[in-house]
Amino acid sequence: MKPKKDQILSLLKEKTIISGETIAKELTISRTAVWKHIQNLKKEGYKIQSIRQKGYKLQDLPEIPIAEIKQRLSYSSLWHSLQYYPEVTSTNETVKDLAKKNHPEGTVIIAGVQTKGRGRRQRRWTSTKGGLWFSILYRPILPPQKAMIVTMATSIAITQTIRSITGIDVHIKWPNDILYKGKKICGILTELSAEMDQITYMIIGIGINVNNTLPDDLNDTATTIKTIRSQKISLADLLTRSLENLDEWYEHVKKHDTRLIQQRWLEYSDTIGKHVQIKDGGTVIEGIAKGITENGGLIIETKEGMKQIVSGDISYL
Ligand code: BT5
Repeated sequence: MKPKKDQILSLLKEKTIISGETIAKELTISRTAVWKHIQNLKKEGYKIQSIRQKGYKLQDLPEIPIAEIKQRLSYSSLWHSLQYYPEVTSTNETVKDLAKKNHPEGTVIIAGVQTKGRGRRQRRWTSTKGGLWFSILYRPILPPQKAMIVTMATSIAITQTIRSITGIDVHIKWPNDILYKGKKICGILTELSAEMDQITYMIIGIGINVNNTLPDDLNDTATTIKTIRSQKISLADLLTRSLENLDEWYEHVKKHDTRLIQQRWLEYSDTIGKHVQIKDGGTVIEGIAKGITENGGLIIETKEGMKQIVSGDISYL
């Protein structure tokens, strides 16, 4: 049996105008309950007009129809809670609030626009309409030093998604960018809360430039799928496939298939073999990127020998 909200949506789609009374009768619920469901549908981005004496009229669908995506993912035991908001400050912030209130893993927040989208180290992430901005709550049974494996699995899943849906040959730049011909198409932000030996929760925020327009100052370093393909791409398809692939790769994390994750990451990597410079706080390390450790650290051959880098900002020389 479909939830009442989804049943109301089906009725709205069938009829040009339908009264609150008719909906209430058909679903055997009160008119107040109908009104509440309608308000929730509006929050999800459905444009529903209330016409006096007549009823409700569905005027427009959201770009990301959550109810339909949930149905497409109904086989998955991970994605039990997907919520879409037309506008939030940052989806990572919304998920953090839910994490603190003990929401379970597999909670996903998607936004049409972010007013304070964040990158790493409090950098700004431009998140205007047309992009895919979403964050996921995970509670992996892992020590904090192994958190990077979840980020690696995420990069793999998103690389596969972009490749399969758009045909664009993207690669992963360590630690967390997805690039096409050197330009950033997607950024991933991992945030963590942990005890000494166990992660309490992890929030992974994913921002994909799809049909959005970038500000001029990002044109040299970033691009969008629409720019490359010269056509609009369905955000709903991209999100659904992302969640399918993320589910599959999170299974590998849970089964500790570290080797497989490492191998696939290397296969998709844009960084290995390159002459790189990594800045982390005051330290600067230069050398040739040679590989990745089980914990996601970059292995660099420097003049002083092999080094492992766990975090920092990388540039290619
Ligand atoms: C990242 O940071 O690449 C992580 C971006 C994560 C964004 C997602 S969207 C959903 C979730 N909610 C959030 O608030 N964040 C996550 P970093 O490596 O620090 O890169 C940031 C830098 O990328 C900025 O300083 C800009 O130079 C550049 N930038 C900003 N917006 C961009 C965009 N839309 N596309 C490409 N580059 C961008």
